[in-house]
Amino acid sequence: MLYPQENETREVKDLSGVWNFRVDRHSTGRDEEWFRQPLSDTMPMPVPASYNDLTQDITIRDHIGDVWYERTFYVPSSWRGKRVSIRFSSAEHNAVAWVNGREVVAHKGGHLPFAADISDIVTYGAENRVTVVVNNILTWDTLPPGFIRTYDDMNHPPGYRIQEIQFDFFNYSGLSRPVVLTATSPTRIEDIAIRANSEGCTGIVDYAVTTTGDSARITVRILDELGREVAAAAEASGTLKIENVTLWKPGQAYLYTLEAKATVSTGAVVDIYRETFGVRTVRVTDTQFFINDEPFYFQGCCKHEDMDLKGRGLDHALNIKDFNLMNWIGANSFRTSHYPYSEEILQLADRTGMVIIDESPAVGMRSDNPAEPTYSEERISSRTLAHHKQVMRELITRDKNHPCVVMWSVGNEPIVNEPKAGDYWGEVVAETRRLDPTRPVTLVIGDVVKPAECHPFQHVDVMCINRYHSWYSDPGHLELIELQTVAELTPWHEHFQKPLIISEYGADTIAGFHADPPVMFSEEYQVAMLENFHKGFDRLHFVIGEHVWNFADFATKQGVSRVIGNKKGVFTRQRQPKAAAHALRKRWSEPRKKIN
Ligand code: GCB
Repeated sequence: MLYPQENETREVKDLSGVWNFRVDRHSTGRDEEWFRQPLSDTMPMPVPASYNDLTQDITIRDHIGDVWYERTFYVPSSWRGKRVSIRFSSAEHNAVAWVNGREVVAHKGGHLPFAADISDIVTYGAENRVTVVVNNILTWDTLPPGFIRTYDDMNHPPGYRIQEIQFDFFNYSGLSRPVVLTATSPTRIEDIAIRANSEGCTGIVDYAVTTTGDSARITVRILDELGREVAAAAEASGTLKIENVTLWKPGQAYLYTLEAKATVSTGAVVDIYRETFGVRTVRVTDTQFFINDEPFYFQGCCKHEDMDLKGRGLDHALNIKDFNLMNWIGANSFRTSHYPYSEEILQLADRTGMVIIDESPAVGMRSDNPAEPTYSEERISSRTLAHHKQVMRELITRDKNHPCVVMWSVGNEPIVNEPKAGDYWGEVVAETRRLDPTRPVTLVIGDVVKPAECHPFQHVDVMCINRYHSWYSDPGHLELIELQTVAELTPWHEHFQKPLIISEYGADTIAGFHADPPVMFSEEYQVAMLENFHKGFDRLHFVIGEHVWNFADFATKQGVSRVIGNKKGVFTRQRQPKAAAHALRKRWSEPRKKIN
């Protein structure tokens, strides 16, 4: 799905701002058809933002179920005859939208965009109303999965229920990314797919422009960063060559623009779309990851979209600060743990040369009862699989043209040793490859099992493994990390003959807590832990990357091991460095040394 773009043929109206908001405390809104009239009893609520942390009402923060958003907007008279759409960049997790009381779109799953044609529903030159119900309930059929636990005992009031989640971040909800109106010609460019790589000094650009509406003639041009035309064609799809191509490289981004024009029989240009892309190749061997035929070592931190007050709400200032901090620390990459991040973040990565592992929201795929299997019709079922494939389709449709995305991650830390795990993940990986044969695929695992028991890894190109030596295992024993890293990881490579990224390692650290010799939760402990892991990584030739958990402290559900959130950040939630950030900056600014 193309990003909303404003140009000489396209208009965008941003509906960001303060909307009317109502919590549906008794789940009556849908039956009472609240979308028919303006909502009553509302409170103001910003969009984009998660709503959870913005009131003083704990029952709003922890609400399970529907919330309603509404606002009015004008559609200019000049838009009559155009194709008018409303586009939601994300609604967590399920949503239905009505315009002027008529349902226009329903979408399952957060973090990915959806849109509806509302040309025949809006009133032009007048006020219109959009109403959206957003539901945050997670079930075994959603991604991420979850389930509702209801209690029937003396210790809980009648009907008491909680949302169980098996992932370690707060279940923020709402309209966390922009909502926009777009106006295009009824005959328009619907999608552009670009696959660009290089042969010698020549860029080879396979492209396909799809249109909707009356037939249109498509012409394309490729422009370099100075706006000079470097290739052109008069077909909707084909292959273009860029002589003396400038490659997109990690830390050295170079973006070309593919400009597509749709012309109708009268000779009028009715639509133009300019899609940026980079020329780069990606390749994996049994021990290495190559970008443009140069070995690439992933160094960086996993992240979250997370901040005080806004939760997961899109925040350009925060994103710029984060990219500047990642640059300062020497990070060249990150994983979008544990869900697709905003399109605006990927645009920043394209532009700055940050390398991305793009992850689906499949996190917490594990049975809640060790005696019962995860992969069964009661839990992770054929319904979950069908939805997972749909999510991969939406993710790849959205992100396929971003040069920053070098690998798809189909999920994080599922149960891997049940025999059916091989079938489930095999199908997800196969679908991912079918949709995009140009990028490698990975799955991130966390369980400590023997390699032969990890059924999904036969299907992936790169093994991503999360390890918490001296934290969740052998707490306090920093001296074991190097030995355990080398002893445990070596058999994984021997068994699968694939390269490996340590996709998480870290320690909760309270900024300002000090202890020397190091004690868990002190800044010194976090530094010492990372350094001991690094000694292990540097001895392993098949380790192609290290992503620290986590870039910054972040909000989680409440639990006895979380002190107002997860504190494994190397930056605080307010983005101030802990000692570990300085230590990483030192390591990542020096040339990497492998011992063997
Ligand atoms: C993990 C998870 C991550 C958690 C982290 C932790 O393995 O992938 O979501 O936040 O561990 O801190 O426990």
